[in-house]
Amino acid sequence: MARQDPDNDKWSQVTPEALFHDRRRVLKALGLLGAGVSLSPIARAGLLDWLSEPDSPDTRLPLPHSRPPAYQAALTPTPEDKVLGYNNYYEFGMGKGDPAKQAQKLVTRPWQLTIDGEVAKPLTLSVDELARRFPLEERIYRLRCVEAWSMVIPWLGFELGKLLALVEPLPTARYVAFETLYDPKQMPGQASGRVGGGLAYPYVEGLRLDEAQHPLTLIALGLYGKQLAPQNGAPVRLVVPWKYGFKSIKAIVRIRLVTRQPPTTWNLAAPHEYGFYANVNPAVDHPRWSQASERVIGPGGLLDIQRQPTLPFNGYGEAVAELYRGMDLRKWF
Ligand SMILES: Nc1nc2c(c(=O)[nH]1)N[C@H]1C(S)=C(S)[C@@H](COP(=O)(O)O)O[C@H]1N2
Ligand SMILES: [Mo]
Repeated sequence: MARQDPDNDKWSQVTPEALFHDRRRVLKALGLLGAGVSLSPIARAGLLDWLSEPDSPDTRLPLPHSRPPAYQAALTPTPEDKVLGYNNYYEFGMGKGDPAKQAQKLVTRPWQLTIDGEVAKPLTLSVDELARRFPLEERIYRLRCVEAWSMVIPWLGFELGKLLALVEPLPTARYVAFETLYDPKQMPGQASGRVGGGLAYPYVEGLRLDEAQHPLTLIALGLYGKQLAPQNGAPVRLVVPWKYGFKSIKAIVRIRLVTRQPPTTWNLAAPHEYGFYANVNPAVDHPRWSQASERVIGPGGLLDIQRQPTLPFNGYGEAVAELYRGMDLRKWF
């Protein structure tokens, strides 16, 4: 059975409260309890979790996906509670625990994404149409924040390059610009500089077209076998694993192909500290701290501090270094 479109069918009208009382029925309606449905161990664990915690406020649905062997890295994923509880999302406050607390009411459906600019076939489609058109893959990627901490996250997503191919970039398209939802009523950090760290909103990011088309660059709709949680950028975000985490923009409403290098939020805020490229590079320190190593966010508490060396391009150099051949990476940081 194909996936359902929560925008268009009857079961989008089921309230979250009603969902808790009848989870098995929902799974059945989605075809996830039927014969011949194969789920990864992570998705299965997520599903069991979801079935066994009727009081959990977590309404994320499991998302069917494949597990291409090339992307099942021999890395231990960061515990799910840390991925869900230790976040950067200044629209919901600057503390690491703020997004998990403040983002829960963000309305993530229906949600439209527009892809336009220097393209032959501009397109606006819902996130559920995206999920229908592009089969999801589980990809276990490292995430390295510019603040020198790191995680390993099992994303569910598809290659941004496939979406770009659909809109047919014109020869004038050289960069790709991304934009987060702008809604100060829902995103308190956009309404208050005190909450939102004084950044200019909406949050914007950008990639060179060839970076955007690289097979590692992902549009993610989920993680740990389920839909994205609001604090992780639901319903749709970017993931660029060889760049510092701030490039991986959350809650995207618009992707625009452009001719000139687009402005990016952290570069606007502090151009000498955050470059446009922001490739993970242990040899180029942040002006205020070293980037040579990183704190691993693990299962333990504050006393469980593990550090590891940071790898060039966050360990993805073999796949991406050629994108930057001949460039001085100290200058283009
Ligand atoms: N719109 C938006 N996207 C954002 C951010 C943000 O503040 N706003 N923070 C970035 C940073 S600094 C990081 S490290 C990652 C964190 O993603 P996670 O919280 O899902 O781990 O999101 C990035 N995307
Ligand atoms: Mo970050």
